[in-house]
Amino acid sequence: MLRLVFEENHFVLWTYLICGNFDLNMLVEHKLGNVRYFGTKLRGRSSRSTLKLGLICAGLGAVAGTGYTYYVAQYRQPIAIGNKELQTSPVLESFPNVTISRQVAGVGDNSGLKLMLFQYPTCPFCCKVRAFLDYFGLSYDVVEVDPVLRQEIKWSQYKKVPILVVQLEEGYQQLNDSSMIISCLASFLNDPRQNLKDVVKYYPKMEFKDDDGSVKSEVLNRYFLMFQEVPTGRTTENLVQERKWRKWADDKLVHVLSPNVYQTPNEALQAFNWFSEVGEWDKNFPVWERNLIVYVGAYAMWIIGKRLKKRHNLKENVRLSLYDECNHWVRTLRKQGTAFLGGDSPNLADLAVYGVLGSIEGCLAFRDILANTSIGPWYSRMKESVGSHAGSSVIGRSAPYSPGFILIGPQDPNVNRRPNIIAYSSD
Ligand SMILES: N[C@@H](CCC(=O)N[C@@H](CS)C(=O)NCC(=O)O)C(=O)O
Repeated sequence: MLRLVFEENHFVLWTYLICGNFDLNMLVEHKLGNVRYFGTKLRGRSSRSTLKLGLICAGLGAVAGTGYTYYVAQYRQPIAIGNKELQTSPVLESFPNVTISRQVAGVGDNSGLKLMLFQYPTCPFCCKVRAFLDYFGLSYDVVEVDPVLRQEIKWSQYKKVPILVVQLEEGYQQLNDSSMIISCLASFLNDPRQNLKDVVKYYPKMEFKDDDGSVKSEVLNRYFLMFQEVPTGRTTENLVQERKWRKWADDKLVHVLSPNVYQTPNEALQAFNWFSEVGEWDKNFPVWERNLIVYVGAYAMWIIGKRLKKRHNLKENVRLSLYDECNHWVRTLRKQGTAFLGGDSPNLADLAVYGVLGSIEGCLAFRDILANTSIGPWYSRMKESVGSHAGSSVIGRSAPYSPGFILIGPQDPNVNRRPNIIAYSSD
């Protein structure tokens, strides 16, 4: 049996392989079989009684619909109220029992941070986090998560990626949500006097019930950087602008991607094959699992893409909505007259937009953006900055990250990184 659960901008695909064998067509056949069964029954009635039945159903439907609308308008209040205590991201006692897929060696990384990123290679939120880590030249290990079975994150209560795990003396600090991860690390790297465990407390998770009663969660302050004083070279205005565009990348730009890259079954398959290439799925997963992800994933996402198109009110030709968002970004850069939104160098909004768009770099939709909008030059500048770890010099300026930290543990001779275990000292 195959169970699909659709969610905002992502999908959860649970497969239950019952009897050791499952087939998507079998499920469709079965459902179609039900429809045929009802159709046959109705055909047995006279056309008059069918009409009567139809009218009764329509009448009952109208009464029920009106009643429900009245009930919702009169009595059902939105209950989007925090109903649980704020929760801080957990500290794990031991590192989850998973295989590291690869190690990324930073450049001049003196942050002392030991980071493990659980990701899908082409998830826009994960690409955003990687753009940030790479730009600042931080070293990190990557754990590729199988997007269908997701065993690699079964240790976690939070069931989405990216998840970043940071090694501390007393355990492993788990950070959930791409924007929280970025804000938390950026705040920490900006001010060596802070310790990571304290910074994490500024980003608690709050659970609440939505209008429809379903439990949702939100990381508070996730677009906010925590400073003791406004950093040199920054103004309140540009901090506000940076927040606004980071949020735009998550709330607007991300939503035009799926309907575009999964526009047709062929385009969806092309996208998944590219995901497989980038994520080295043929190396990281057995063949059957890789094929399951590619074929079932492409098919599922093609269907979901249509739903998302409606939900996010995209234009009939979804490419036009994608171009609109890219043009919106380019117009802002032009108006400002700088190479990046951050001025001469990228800020967190540049990195967010770059990361999100980078998630579709190998897809047809991306080629179309380059051909039909003028985002190309900015994108190339970003690629160059992130690829050359241009932000590593910024981190170098704040170093050493010693107040409050002791660097312990030998340097791993196989990995080009600084001593890699950090611990907070309470002095
Ligand atoms: N707000 C989260 C969203 C993360 C998210 O939705 N990730 C998707 C992948 S793109 C996910 O893990 N979905 C659940 C799944 O695939 O099972 C963030 O910014 O990190």
